[in-house]
Amino acid sequence: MAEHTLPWLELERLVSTSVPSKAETSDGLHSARDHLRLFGQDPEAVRVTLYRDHHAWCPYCQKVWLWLEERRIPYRIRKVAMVCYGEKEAWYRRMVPSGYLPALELDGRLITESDQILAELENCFGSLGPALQDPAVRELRALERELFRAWCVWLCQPPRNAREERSFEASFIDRLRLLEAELTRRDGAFLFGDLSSADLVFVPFLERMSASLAYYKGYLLRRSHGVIDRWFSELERRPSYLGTQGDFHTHAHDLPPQLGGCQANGTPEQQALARKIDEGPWPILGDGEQDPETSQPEPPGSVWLALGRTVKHRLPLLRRHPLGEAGFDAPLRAALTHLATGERCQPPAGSAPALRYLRDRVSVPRDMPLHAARQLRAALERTACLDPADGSARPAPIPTRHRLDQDPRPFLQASSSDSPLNR
Ligand SMILES: N[C@@H](CCC(=O)N[C@@H](CS)C(=O)NCC(=O)O)C(=O)O
Repeated sequence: MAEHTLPWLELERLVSTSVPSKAETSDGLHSARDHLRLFGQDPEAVRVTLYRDHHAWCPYCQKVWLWLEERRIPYRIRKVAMVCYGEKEAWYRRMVPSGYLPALELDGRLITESDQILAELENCFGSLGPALQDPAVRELRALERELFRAWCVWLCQPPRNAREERSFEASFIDRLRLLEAELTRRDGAFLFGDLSSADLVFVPFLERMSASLAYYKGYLLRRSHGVIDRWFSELERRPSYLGTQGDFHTHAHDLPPQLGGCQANGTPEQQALARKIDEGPWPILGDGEQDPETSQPEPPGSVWLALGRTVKHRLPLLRRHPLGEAGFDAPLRAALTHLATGERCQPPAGSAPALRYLRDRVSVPRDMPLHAARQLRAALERTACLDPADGSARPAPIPTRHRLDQDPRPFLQASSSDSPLNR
């Protein structure tokens, strides 16, 4: 057990001496905090501005974001709130009255609708593999929409009985098998040999399917569908994807307000998996079992990345916390002392719910990558368990109808240049 909770100055010193060089920017690896991507080109050469959501929760934005990264097109990023977590910026409403995201400016011309955006980007810069209008790609895009609809039904529609639940599941799996058959027939990890727009069309929702079906149905998509697992694993070798990749916890809790609710099937497997996704330990399956969230081992420096980002943004984090700056300062330092030193550090009595409140709000990739987030959540959870009053006390459940607890404005106001949501 650590004798003292480290003060902020010492935590800062540890970060400055221990964070591997450029861990925050990962030597040019892009992140959800970027505002400008140049790919070695002159800022004057930027022709594109992408409008996407602050939290990187919007799947349609992810598709365009990935395309720009893969094609290495220089672009600026402007962030906008989604209605489920904040008030839409007035300047954006004036530009796009529906408020829908994504939007893109190309040579000063505004384009909305992600498919239209990709079509215009292809016209201007050339396609990524076969064009979106290629008949084979059009068929795959239609399959993606069918898969999406079958997933929405299984995930969101309350079944009238167990038989209906099984038929929702079967209908989803039939569509997924069609995608597997396409991947198998083409004999590559990706649909057309190398990664192409056709694959990117599937990325955002397959990622969300894998996360949400584990959490709400106890269904491990990658374990049950080896061909899709191989496709994900290939994607996870690409920095372009890793910078946009969310994790199970983030999606399990960002989807309900976007989809109007998700239906847990309540089986013992589902309940056990949901609990592990929320509380760890991570990876959520035991030794010898394949990690269902990622094929990537933890990169070096994840602990320091997690510590660095939390220390750097501590002021808005503390002010934003329900316990406030004075109340949450000591519990947070206890968790960070544990993260930095590996030694357990007892928090003040009664702080377990507050520590778990923050554990539940680490968002990937918004705040940090998947493995760093696991380290931070684990440190918060282990420290909560040491609460001398009640180590099992939990905060109120994460809201499901909205996520106004994630309103970005307090962060943006805290200091526009020092906002964790803005980098
Ligand atoms: N068909 C549109 C769908 C875009 C869409 O549904 N965007 C959602 C976010 S995922 C949105 O902006 N909703 C309004 C909001 O959440 O503020 C597209 O492909 O771009």
